[in-house]
Amino acid sequence: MIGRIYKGTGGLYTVKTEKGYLELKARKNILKKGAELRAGDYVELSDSVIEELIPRKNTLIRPPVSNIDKLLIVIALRNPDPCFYNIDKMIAVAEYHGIEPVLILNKNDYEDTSGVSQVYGELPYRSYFISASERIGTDAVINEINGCTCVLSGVSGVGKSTLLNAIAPELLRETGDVSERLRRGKHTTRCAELFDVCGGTIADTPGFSSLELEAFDLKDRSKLAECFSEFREFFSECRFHDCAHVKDLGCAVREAVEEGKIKKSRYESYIQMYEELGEYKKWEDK
Ligand SMILES: Nc1nc2c(ncn2[C@@H]2O[C@H](COP(=O)(O)OP(=O)(O)O)[C@@H](O)[C@H]2O)c(=O)[nH]1
Ligand SMILES: [Mg+2]
Ligand SMILES: [Zn+2]
Repeated sequence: MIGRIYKGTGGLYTVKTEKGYLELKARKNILKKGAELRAGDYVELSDSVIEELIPRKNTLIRPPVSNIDKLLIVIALRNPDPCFYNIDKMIAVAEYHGIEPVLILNKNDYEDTSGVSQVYGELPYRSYFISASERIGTDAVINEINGCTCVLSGVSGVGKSTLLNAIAPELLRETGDVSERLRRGKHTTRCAELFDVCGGTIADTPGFSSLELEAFDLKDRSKLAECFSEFREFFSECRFHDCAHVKDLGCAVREAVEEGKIKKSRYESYIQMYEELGEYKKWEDK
C-alpha cells in the first residue's frame, strides 16, 4: 500500500492511506543516517510499518516538506514593507527545487509606495492582487491550490493566516502580530503538517516565515542565474558561454538590465545572492 506522510514527530508518522489516516513508525534504515522522513513524502507501507520512501520529486529542509508543486509567496504591498531581496530569494529557492512560484500580492487596499507591484506583477510568474482581510481575489488562490501541494511562505505580518482563514476557515488560524509573537514564544517545535483544503494540500509550517538560503543546497552557484526566469532568454547572447553575469565582458544579462528589459532590483538580488553563496561555499570548505 502507498501512503503520504501528513505529519511526523518523534519517529511516529501520520500517514494518509486508502484506509484513512494511520499512525506508523518507519522501519529502521530506510533512510541514510541522520535523514528523516518529511511531511509530503510518499511511502510504501506494510500492515504496521513504513517500509520504504518513494523517491521525492523535490524536498525542502527548512521547512521540511517534500513533493511540493507550488510555493505561494505572500507579499504585502505595505505594512510590512516588502523586502525585494527576500522575495527574490524565495522565488529562486523555489525555482532551484523545481517548485512553481506563485506571487500573491496582498493588502491591495493599500497604495503601493515601494514599486513592488511593477516588479512582481510583471515577471513570468502568475501573480494575484488580493486583499485577504476583505476577501477580494482569494478565489484565485483557491484555484491555485486545487489539485496541488502548496507551501505558503512570506514574512510575518503579510497576511498568511488571514488568507488561510478566508479560503479554509476550518483551519482557524490566529492572526495579528500579538498572536504571532505569543505563538513563537510558546512553541519551539518546528515541524510541518499537511492539510487537505480547497481541493488540494497545503503545508502549514509554523516557525518558518520564509525560506532560508541554506535550504538552497546549492553548492554550484553557476546554477543561480537559471533560477531567475526572466534572465534565461539572454544567456545565449552572452559573449562567453560560462558567463557568470556578474562583471563579465559582453554579458547580455547586464545589457538587458541597462536597457530596462530586466528589473534592476532583480539583478541586484542576483548579485547579492551570488556573493552570499560564495561565502557559504567558503564556509562549507573549512
Ligand atoms: N489592510 C489589510 N490588512 C490585512 C490584510 N490581510 C491581512 N491583514 C492584516 O495584517 C495583519 C497580519 O496578518 P496575519 O494573517 O496574522 O499575517 P501572517 O503573520 O502572515 O500570518 C493582521 O492584522 C491582518 O488583519 C489586507 O488585505 N489588508
Ligand atoms: Mg500567521
Ligand atoms: Zn552574461
